[in-house]
Amino acid sequence: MLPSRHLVIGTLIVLVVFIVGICVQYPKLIYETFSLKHEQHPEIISTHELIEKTIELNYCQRQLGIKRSNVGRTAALQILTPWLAPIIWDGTYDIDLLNTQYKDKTIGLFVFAVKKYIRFLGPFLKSAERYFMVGHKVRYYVFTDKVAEVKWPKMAENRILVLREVTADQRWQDVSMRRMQVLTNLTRGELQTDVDYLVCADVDMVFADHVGVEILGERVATIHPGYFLKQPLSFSYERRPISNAYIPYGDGDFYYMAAFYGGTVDEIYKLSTACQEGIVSDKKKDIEAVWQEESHLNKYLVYNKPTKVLSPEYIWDTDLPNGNLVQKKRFLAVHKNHEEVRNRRDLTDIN
Ligand code: 5GW
Ligand code: MN
Repeated sequence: MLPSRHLVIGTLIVLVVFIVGICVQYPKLIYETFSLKHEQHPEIISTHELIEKTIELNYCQRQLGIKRSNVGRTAALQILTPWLAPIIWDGTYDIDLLNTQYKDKTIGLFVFAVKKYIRFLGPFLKSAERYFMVGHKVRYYVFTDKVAEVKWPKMAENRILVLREVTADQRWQDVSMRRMQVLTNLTRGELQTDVDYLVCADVDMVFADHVGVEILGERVATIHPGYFLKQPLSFSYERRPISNAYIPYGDGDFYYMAAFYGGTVDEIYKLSTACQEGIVSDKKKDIEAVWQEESHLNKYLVYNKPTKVLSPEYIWDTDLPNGNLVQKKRFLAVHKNHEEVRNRRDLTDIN
């Protein structure tokens, strides 16, 4: 049986009202579906998206509040420090705008790969070519005791690798601390003219997502991914007053990880000089800070606050809990074959 004319007309009217209703309620959706969306740059962040991001961060904080109602301070999920430095999370910046702002800058990437850690250099550099400061002028500064074993990566235009030989220290503690001395010399010397910003990284890591000019600033440090939800009293700062890296309970805002930090050449010169002096002064007293140069770095940054702080998006380890609160994992720790290569954390746990 055919539907009556009235029924057909009725249905049509309902449909038209429905479509008009959708258009009025969701003009953005209609615009994006039928208009020039494909011409837009996918990475432009609208105010709308920024608000969404803020809501998402607030949501994370609420989730956390529910999960652990005793967490009094979760500053590390916010987007501004108490001294008004930005904390960089995905969605808090406009990358196109920043790319224009920094287009003439040269960025150095300093990395140390001695002894067994030479094996991490290939994947590190390859991933940097894919994700680190793409489109900008980059100079890698690689320090190794095994120059002959370095596999040169395929590099894009505007990118240069500077390879330097360095002697390997016997003790592993000295290997990672030595970086501060090398940095001091480098930033006092050729970097003054060759580079605008310097980024210092561990080599046992890979870039897994965009890391660009949003990280540049005078003094920049990354929140340790294992401590971003912890309260300052539980940070593993050096707590013995005899050490030069001593930070009393009550001081300090974040626990920073020495695997990724940076700044202008002059600022990194000041930072590395201070850390190096702290290391030498401790050695004279025959002591060593609990987390070696990382302790000295934290000490420096507690009293010389970073002008920009990177969220744990910029150092992550897939073994860590609370990964759901960190959507973008941009720089990942490489999981080691612990029989062959042990890192500092394993060795410290054993001792
Ligand atoms: C090896 C064993 C224990 C501690 C350090 C080393 C080690 C470090 C080494 O043999 N060779 C070397 O080049 N390093 C450099 O110091 C690497 O750039 C490394 O990423 C950095 C810090 O050492 P890690 O990665 O073991 O420290 P955590 O804090 O990531 O555990
Ligand atoms: Mn490391």
